[in-house]
Amino acid sequence: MSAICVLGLGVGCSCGPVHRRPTEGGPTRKVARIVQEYPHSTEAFTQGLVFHQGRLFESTGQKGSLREISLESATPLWIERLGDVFTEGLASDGERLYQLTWTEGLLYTWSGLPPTRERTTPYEGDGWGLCYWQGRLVRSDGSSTLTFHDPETFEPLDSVEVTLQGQPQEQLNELECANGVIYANVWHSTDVLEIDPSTGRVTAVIDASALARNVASQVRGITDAVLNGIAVEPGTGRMLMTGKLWPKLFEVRLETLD
Ligand code: DDQ
Ligand code: CA
Repeated sequence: MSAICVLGLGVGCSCGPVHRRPTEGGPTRKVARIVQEYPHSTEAFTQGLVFHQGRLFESTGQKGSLREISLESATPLWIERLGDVFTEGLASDGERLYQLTWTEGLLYTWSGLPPTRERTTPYEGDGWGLCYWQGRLVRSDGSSTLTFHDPETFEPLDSVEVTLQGQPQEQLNELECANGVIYANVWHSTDVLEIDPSTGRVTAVIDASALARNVASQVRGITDAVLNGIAVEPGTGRMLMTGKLWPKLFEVRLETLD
């Protein structure tokens, strides 16, 4: 790098973002450390994971289902199979569960325990991840856009583009709204992004590759067995992560790197 680049003058050289010092507006680097391992069903093509009324719920894709799961056994405590519907992201507003579908354009709203399907609401576009933030449902659709919806009508109200140092971040999958941020799995990546909901800016990149390494020998050869599924327990702040078809669900602790 020439002296002129080091000075950041940007004259006569390609002083693009690669030459920027990492401390200049760059995201915080975090690592997900494994605290505890729990069983997870290898038949669960995990698309959504969320705590709801003190219980843990999972939405699975391919052949869709909504299930209540436990940390004690891989066998679900309760399951409702949804047939040939590819269900996706799952969110709770404390009272109801909301479940997306990948390309069917239908939002399922569930209420009660065990949950019963109360409404089916059509919407435009793909459904990937879903979480509930300040009275709105936040939906990812595989692009770099997060769309904020009215929970009752599912009308889109607002949207934000997710960027990392100015670069749009695509393939955002499972979401979790907690700790004032939106956590997002990036499809086929072991990075989880921490996003500021009001600006879309990625404030931290969480390296969750230790989880994928832990299960690697057990999911070898299954290309779709990727990290997906984040849930933060209200009250305790306990963070859980898993992956599609993974035999384990992990409790993790986020550690900030210097
Ligand atoms: N998505 O989660 C990224 C939205 C979709 C994942 C789809 C993975 C392909 C599975 C193929 C299943 C064929 C029924
Ligand atoms: Ca979640």
